[in-house]
Amino acid sequence: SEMEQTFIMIKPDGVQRGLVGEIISRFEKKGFYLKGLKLINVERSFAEKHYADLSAKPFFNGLVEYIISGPVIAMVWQGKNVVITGRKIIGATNPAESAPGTIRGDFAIDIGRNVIHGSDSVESARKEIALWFPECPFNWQSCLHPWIYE
Ligand code: YYY
Ligand code: MG
Repeated sequence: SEMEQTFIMIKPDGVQRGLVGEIISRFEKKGFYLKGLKLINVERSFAEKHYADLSAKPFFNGLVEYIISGPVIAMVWQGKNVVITGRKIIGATNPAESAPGTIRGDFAIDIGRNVIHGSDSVESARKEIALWFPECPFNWQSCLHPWIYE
């Protein structure tokens, strides 16, 4: 729907490598609306909660270490089909398979340093936004709306 929201996180490597502006710009230029944003250091228990579905995976501990290794940028983006389209903008999980033109395809090499996270469904977006933005995202309206939507 037009009010669909997704949770996007720039991982510590993306912040360290100075990719924050570039990544935000790609979502902005597409026409999505930024509804929440913060730079935070996440605690281990919080990272484990975010990735709880992957806790049985062999890469889980390394993934948690990576996510807590420096500040991340947590964001909420809104727009029609933003969950699926956000995943397309991000690219495949393994940067070796991400198409050029996607964020991971353009800026990453190893799967364990793939720069960015995006919710994989409307349902997980709802859970992740509730986890990362308990204060609730902002609800401003862009005056560009009729120039982006027919
Ligand atoms: O949603 P996405 O980030 O594309 O992939 P997930 O399957 O949810 O895995 C989360 C995260 O875990 C992935 O971005 C990198 C890491 N990971 C890994 O290090 N090794 C794997 N074989 C699979 C995933
Ligand atoms: Mg995922």
